[in-house]
Amino acid sequence: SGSFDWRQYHTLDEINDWLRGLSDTYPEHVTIVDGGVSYEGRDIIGVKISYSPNNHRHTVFIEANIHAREWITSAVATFVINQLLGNDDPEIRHLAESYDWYIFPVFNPDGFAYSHTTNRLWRKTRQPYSVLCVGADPNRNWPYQWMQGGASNNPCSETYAGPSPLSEPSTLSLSSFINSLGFQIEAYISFHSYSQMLLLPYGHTTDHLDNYEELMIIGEQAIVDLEKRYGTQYVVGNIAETIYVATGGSMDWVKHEYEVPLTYTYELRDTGEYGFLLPAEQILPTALETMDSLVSIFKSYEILHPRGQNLVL
Ligand code: 0X9
Ligand code: ZN
Repeated sequence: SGSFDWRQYHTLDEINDWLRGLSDTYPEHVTIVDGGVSYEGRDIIGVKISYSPNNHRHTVFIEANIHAREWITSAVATFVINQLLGNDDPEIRHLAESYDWYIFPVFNPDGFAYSHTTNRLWRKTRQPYSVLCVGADPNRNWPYQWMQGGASNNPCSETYAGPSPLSEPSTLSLSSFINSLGFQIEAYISFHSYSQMLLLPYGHTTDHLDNYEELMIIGEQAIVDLEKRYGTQYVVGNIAETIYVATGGSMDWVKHEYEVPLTYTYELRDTGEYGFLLPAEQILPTALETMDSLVSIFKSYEILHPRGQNLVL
């Protein structure tokens, strides 16, 4: 106890204990935020990291492990938290201090716990839907374009969308937490694995909607900067064109509901050699290259959308 590192994967309790400890270590800058309670009664917690006393600041929201078996995603999310709090590199200080950050390392705590105790390859929630089949896909359960492609109405399917949008207690309560931030959200980042892709909205159509062109430009630079560290190659593109049609995803709902300018879904390492069972030795390199890409995304965004120019007297 007391130790948390990125040389191994951690359980839900270890992650949540570490998050709670951060608010004791950094009481000025870290607040535990309450994303509600899952079907099986687990707390869904995140951290708010803020270096400003003001509210209503430009906000970055990061979610990970909405799919239970994608363990690398919570490992990267906790690494990002640790960097924002503890790395004194000027680019990372700038990033940390320019936004209010809301980071939820485990969006699907019941599934995540089950993937540790019982079935390493579990994906969905743990709400039962038939005698034989348990869980809905929480990344097919959000209201925008719900059940409009790449989702199933069969409770036994791995992509079961649920009987109705937000049928899962976790997605329902997280959606109301996100509603409380609303139009403050300037960036929404969703971590998945695996495939080494940087995906942009939307999942229901190959059409290039909203600010597709700008997200492509920023994303192309981000994958160049990611590759610089270890040579890891990503591809960037919209979901429906690059991976497959998939509706009811969290990012798509947040993008559409709040016109969020910066929205990316990462499919982290690898490309299939280990897949969901990415060895723990790859946590640190994956986290470092991902951090490089995040720095790149915000650097590009700030060049394209300078802020506070008129304040110079
Ligand atoms: O199918 C998914 O939900 C994601 N791939 S995964 O292999 N990690 O399951 C793709 C995300 C699609 N995202 C949205 N439609 N927002
Ligand atoms: Zn996933």
